[in-house]
This record gives sequence, C-alpha cells and structure tokens, in this order.
Amino acid sequence: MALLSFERKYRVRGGTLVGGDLFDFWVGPFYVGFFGVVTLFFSALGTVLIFYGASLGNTWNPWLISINPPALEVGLGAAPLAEGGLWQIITICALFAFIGWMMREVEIARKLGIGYHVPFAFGIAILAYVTLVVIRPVLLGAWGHGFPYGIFSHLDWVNNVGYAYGNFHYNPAHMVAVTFFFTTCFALSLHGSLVLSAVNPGKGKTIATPDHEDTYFRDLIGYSIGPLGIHRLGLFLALNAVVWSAICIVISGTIWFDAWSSWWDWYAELPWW
Ligand code: BCL
Ligand code: BCL
Ligand code: BPH
Repeated sequence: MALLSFERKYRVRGGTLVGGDLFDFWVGPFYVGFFGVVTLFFSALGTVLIFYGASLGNTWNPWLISINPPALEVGLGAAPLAEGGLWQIITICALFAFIGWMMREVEIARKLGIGYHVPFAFGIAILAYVTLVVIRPVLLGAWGHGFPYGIFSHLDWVNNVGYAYGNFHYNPAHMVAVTFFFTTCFALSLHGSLVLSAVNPGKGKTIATPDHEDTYFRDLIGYSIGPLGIHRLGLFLALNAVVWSAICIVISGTIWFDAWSSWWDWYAELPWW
C-alpha cells in the first residue's frame, strides 16, 4: 500500500491514552497501541470460547452452531458454563473487544489530529448491541432475554421476539428506524453515483468539479446539499437508523407489553373520527 506522503512525520510516538510508549508501534500497516492488544486478547478469547461451546454442542455445521444465553429462571445471576455461562463470558469478551476497537480508533484519530467522528459512529453501533444484550435483559430481569450467538439461532430470536408483540411492524420506533435505513441507502446511492460520475469519467477525459456536482442536482431537483452537507446528512441518517432501532427494542417488554398494533388505539380513539 502506498505510504501517505506525511507518513514519516505522522508515524512518531505520542497521542496515546493508555500505556505511554509501551505499545506505541505499528505491525506492518496496523497500528497496535494498548487498545489493539486489548481487542486482540478479547477477540481471541471470545472466539476460542465460541469454538469450545460448539464442541459441547451437537453440530459443527457453521449455520447451526449456537451459544445460547441462560434460561430465564437464572434471572440476572451467573449461570454454569454449559448452561449460559459461556454466553455471559463471551458477551463480556465481545464488549471489551468492541470498546477496545473503538478506543484504538480514538488513538489513531489523536495521532492524526483528526476528529473522533468514526469512533463516535461506531459507539452508536456498540450502543445497539449493548441495548440488546445488557440494557434490555437487565430491565426485563433476566440475561435469558439476550440474543443467542448463532447464525440461524439469532434469526429465530428476532422472529420470536417480533411475534411476541404481534405484528412488530406496528412498533412506531421500528417504523422510524426502518425508514432511516432505507433513506440511508437512498442517500448513499445518490452520493456514490454522483461522485463517480464527476471524478471517474473514463480514460483520457478530464474530471469534473464539485460545481458540476452541485449543478447536476440543482438542475434536477432545484437543490444541492453540497459536498460537506451530504456527509453530515449521511452520518445523521445512519446514526438515527441505529438509535431508533435501539429505542424500538428497548421499549418492547419494558413500557409496552401488548401487541404493537394496539399502541395505535389512541389514534382510532381520537374524538373527531
Ligand atoms: Mg445479525 C444477518 C452478524 C446482531 C438481525 N447478522 C447477519 C449476517 C451476520 C450477522 C452473520 C450479516 C450481517 C451484516 O452483513 O451486517 N448480527 C451479526 C452480529 C451481531 C448481530 C455480529 C451483533 O450484534 C454482534 N442481527 C443482530 C441483532 C438483530 C440481527 C440481534 C438486529 C440487528 N442479522 C439480523 C437479520 C439478519 C442478520 C434479520 C440477516 O438476514 C443476515 C443473515 O444472513 O443472517 C444469516 C452488516 C455488516 C457488515 C457487512 C460488516 C461485515 C460483518 C460480517 C459479515 C460479520 C460476520 C459475523 C461472524 C459470522 C460472527 C462471528 C464472529 C467470530 C467468532 C469472530
Ligand atoms: Mg425488524 C430490529 C428492520 C421486519 C422484529 N429491525 C430491527 C432493526 C432494523 C429492522 C430497524 C435492526 C437493525 C439494528 O438494530 O442494527 N425489520 C426491519 C425491516 C423489516 C423488519 C427492514 C422488514 O420487514 C422490511 N422485524 C421485522 C419483523 C419482525 C421484526 C416484522 C420479526 C417477525 N426487528 C425485530 C426485532 C428486532 C428488530 C425483534 C430487533 O431487536 C432489531 C433492533 O432494533 O435491534 C436494536 C443495530 C446493529 C447492531 C446490533 C450490530 C452491532 C455490531 C457490533 C457493535 C460489532 C460486531 C462486530 C463483529 C462481531 C465482528 C466480526 C468479525 C469481523 C468481520 C472480522
Ligand atoms: O472498523 C470498523 O469498520 C470498518 C468499525 C465497525 C463499524 C464502524 C467502525 O468504525 C462504524 C462507524 C459502524 N460499524 C457503524 C455501524 C452502523 C451504524 C451505527 C450499524 C448499522 C452497524 N455498524 C452494524 C453492524 C453489523 C450488523 C448490522 O449486524 C455488523 C455485523 C457490524 N456492524 C460489524 C462491524 C465490524 C466489521 C467492525 C465495525 N462494524 C468492528 C470490528 C471490531 O469490533 O473488531 C473487534 C472484534 C473482533 C475482531 C471480533 C470479536 C469476537 C467476539 C469476542 C466474539 C463474537 C461475539 C458475537 C456477539 C457473536 C455474534 C454471532 C452472530 C452470528 C450473531
């Protein structure tokens, strides 16, 4: 990979949050740092435990392997390894691996002197995971409400939890989240295609400028959000998609217990119909 022109100046010590100079080095293209070591350790441990859990189960079929959370009766206590304890330890490993990864992003941003936007955005993804396996289970009083770690089994969990509230599509926060996901794809498809149309015109032709890009959308729909604005909009849409996802699941079973379709009764009961 091509070296950045300023890499010699950039690849110097400093900017770390923890560990001082100790892990302040690169391995090939990868920055290590204290948090790189943290991530590596917990990723490896978590993955090994998944394989150990698989060896206790009855299949090596990758689609079917599943590490299940404890039974609901265990509540918020610790479970024996083979009966949900592995899931609990793997969850802790995953949390440290994800947060370590985010902190490593922070250290890289500090070294480069750029903003913390990427780790912040990843933090929102972590928040969604924490909502699913920590916040909601704690509010409901049992780790058994977390989702199982298996390719197919976690789909069963989504399906079963969905139908526990009737038609989950009626969950208003789920509606907002789904709409944000669709809108994120819409925005990225416009942005990706517009940039390529201007800066990848084909051999021998000159590339166009941001002015061309702005003019394209002004001609088409009367408005262009601009080169900086599109990235703000994109980030806003993507983060909202996940924040509303976290909201839609955390309110299910904690403040709404019924079928989500009956949440809309207030609407049918408005006095003017
Ligand atoms: Mg899921 C699907 C992982 C939470 C609902 N889900 C997927 C698959 C992948 C996965 C196996 C493709 C995802 C993808 O491309 O994302 N899900 C996954 C993980 C978590 C998770 C790792 C997590 O929180 C730690 N999923 C959840 C929660 C639900 C949920 C519980 C709401 C978000 N998920 C669904 C539904 C579907 C999936 C519904 C699908 O239809 C789809 C599928 O086909 O399932 C069979 C975008 C991210 C990327 C493109 C980046 C690359 C990510 C890679 C592909 C992840 C590989 C995970 C690996 C197999 C897990 C083991 C880790 C190792 C031990 C290290
Ligand atoms: Mg729904 C949730 C869309 C139908 C029940 N549903 C969601 C949301 C999303 C969505 C808004 C999941 C995204 C998310 O949370 O990401 N649902 C959606 C759509 C339809 C739909 C578009 C549709 O029909 C067109 N849902 C239904 C039907 C119900 C239903 C009606 C089932 C019958 N739906 C549920 C339930 C849930 C959802 C139940 C949820 O719990 C879920 C939700 O809101 O969860 C919060 C968030 C992202 C994550 C959690 C991923 C976190 C990733 C972590 C931090 C990093 C992983 C790293 C990985 C291990 C590394 C791998 C190794 C490397 C690759 C090397
Ligand atoms: O580095 C990255 O990207 C290149 C970071 C990342 C991000 C980032 C990063 O900077 C950002 C900004 C986002 N994700 C954003 C978002 C969206 C908006 C907030 C949101 C929709 C989303 N990410 C979703 C997802 C999903 C979904 C929808 O399911 C997945 C699967 C991911 N993101 C995945 C990832 C990784 C590719 C990467 C990332 N998002 C973070 C890599 C990382 O944390 O590495 C350290 C950890 C490991 C290498 C492995 C840990 C292993 C565990 C210890 C054991 C496994 C436990 C797990 C719970 C089992 C699950 C089994 C499944 C089958 C269910």
